[in-house]
Amino acid sequence: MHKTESHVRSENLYERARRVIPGGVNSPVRAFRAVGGSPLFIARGSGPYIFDVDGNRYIDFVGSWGPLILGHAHPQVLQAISQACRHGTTFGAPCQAEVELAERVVAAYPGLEQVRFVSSGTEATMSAIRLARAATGRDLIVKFSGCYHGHADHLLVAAGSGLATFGTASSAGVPAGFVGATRVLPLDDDQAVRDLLAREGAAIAAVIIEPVPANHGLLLQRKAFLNLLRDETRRHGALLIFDEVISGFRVARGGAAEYYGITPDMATFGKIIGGGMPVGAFGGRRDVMEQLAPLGPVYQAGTLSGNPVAMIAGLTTLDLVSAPGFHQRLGMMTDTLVRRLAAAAAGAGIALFTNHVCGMFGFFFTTERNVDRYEKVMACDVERFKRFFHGMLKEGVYFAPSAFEAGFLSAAHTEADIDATAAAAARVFGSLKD
Ligand code: KE4
Repeated sequence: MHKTESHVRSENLYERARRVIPGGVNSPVRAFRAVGGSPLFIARGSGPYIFDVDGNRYIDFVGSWGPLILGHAHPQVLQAISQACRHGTTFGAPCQAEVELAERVVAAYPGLEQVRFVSSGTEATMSAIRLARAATGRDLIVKFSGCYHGHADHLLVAAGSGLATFGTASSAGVPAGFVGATRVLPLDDDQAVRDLLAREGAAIAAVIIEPVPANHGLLLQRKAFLNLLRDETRRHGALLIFDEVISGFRVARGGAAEYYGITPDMATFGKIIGGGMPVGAFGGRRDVMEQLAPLGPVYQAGTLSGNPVAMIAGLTTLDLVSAPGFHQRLGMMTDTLVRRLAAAAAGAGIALFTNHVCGMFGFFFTTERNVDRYEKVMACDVERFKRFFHGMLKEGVYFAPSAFEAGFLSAAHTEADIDATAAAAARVFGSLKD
């Protein structure tokens, strides 16, 4: 097994980074504050591996938080990007690649008639909400505690006290007025959905959910719960938005909509559709999407939206992801990995709840038999997760540096990587018993 040795170059870079970048990172979760210690600075990735600046190799189960379903530095993706770059990187004008990528996304996703590209998942959800409010003429939006939809002000909302509550801002700098039209529901609570929709349904523009919640660990929902959202939003004239920034093209080619057989009114995408370059997208029925400028009254724009390099990276990725049997194999590999991790924990007498869906997995140190909502996640043993995280890091395995994130598998991971990970986990679980 590949043992990791010194991290002195990472530590020196972190020291420099903290002088010129807040917290030394450009996205908070990377700072290792949820697990302790200082972050690894990564020099390169290759297939299922990342290599830090000290030359240590890790089997990577973060995959840049979802985009790298093909693994790092896929040769065909790199070739397409470098080929595109030779003709220029951005034109601020339409190009063929954005039409082709839009055609792929629309063809793959149930109920989608049109899509618009942006440069991040946050832009995608922010724009989708604005469009939903305009299309319905209503202001209220509903999200779920335990779901994350990027950092637009009106979506940085935590559940208040009680069940269906008036959201309270979960970040400083967000005025109460910005979240006054956001309601927060608990996941997996049918009655709370019915009650809120009965009470305020006529004023609700949209209900947005991660159909496969993956931002507080993996919180798989019942299909019946998602169907209830579909029925209740339709009954009350609100739009159902599936935030598929993570699950899109991962859990199935048609995302969670295909996986569960439920068609939302709108969907948001990111990560995989950019093939590792900055891309987000939002889409829906034509009658909704055509309310967007330049056709309609809803303004939305972006300098690098649809740029040829990001589009060709996404195109190449989606073509490879659409190969026959791609998701079947990825699903089997995910199932094998999680079964081996669960067996290693059981063998060491460690209480571990695991769950998974094609390409994604979660594990929680708890005796709970089903972790499917925010409240149950918060009852898990985070201290034990921290020890497990660092133990696996020493063994050369890189999980998300937070107990509240999901794990990601790529098509580049092999049986040998899973064998090595399971063997390392058995050793580390054994060390947790004291
Ligand atoms: P970005 O703005 O980070 O591209 O996407 C926001 C977003 C929207 N919707 C969902 C379901 C998401 O998971 C995300 C972003 N995911 C996090 C990972 N949990 C990105 C990692 C990070 O914030 O550094």
